[in-house]
Amino acid sequence: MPNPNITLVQGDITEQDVDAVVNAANSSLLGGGGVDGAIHRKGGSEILAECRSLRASRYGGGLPVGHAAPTTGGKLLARWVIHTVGPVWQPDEDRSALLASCHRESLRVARELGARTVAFPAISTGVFRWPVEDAARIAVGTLREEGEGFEELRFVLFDKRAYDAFAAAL
Ligand code: AR6
Repeated sequence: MPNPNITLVQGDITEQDVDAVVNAANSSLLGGGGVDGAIHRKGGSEILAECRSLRASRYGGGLPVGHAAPTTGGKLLARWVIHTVGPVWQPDEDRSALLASCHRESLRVARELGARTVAFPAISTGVFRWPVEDAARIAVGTLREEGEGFEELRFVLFDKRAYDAFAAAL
């Protein structure tokens, strides 16, 4: 059983000194609120320019839910941003596999880039309304199963409620 080094901090994902930060984006890759807005604001226009190139080359129809794709980190401390699109919470449909896929695909991209340290936000738990305790279980479980070989995988939780949920899952 792999035993990756998973850590938790309460804080702002745009301030993390890691190789790559994961962005809770949307399919358009053109920005939004929450983590996405904060990353583009602080990282600068180079990130959006590379997102536009991704759309022009590989993802004309948008980045599908559960997939992940990298750009520069721009002015962030992180060298790369890995954009992934979480599923919108649906009470009458189990979309857990898609939320797990966001984490698995982000790890795959991080390995391709050569990132050793990666920071994740609580994907889908804001605008996309996924209950944070359930999202924490899926996120922690997927990193545990798939996160072998990294120096550090860090969850960055904005508020205490999310921090407590991830601490419980861990
Ligand atoms: N650092 C860490 N966590 C944060 C930060 C931050 N700076 N800001 C918010 N959070 P969300 P989603 C927390 O909405 O649910 C965007 O418009 C927040 O409290 O960023 O996947 C995109 O463009 C919450 O717990 O992502 C998409 O359209 C968590 O990060 C849509 O939102 C995720 O909230 C994606 O929605």
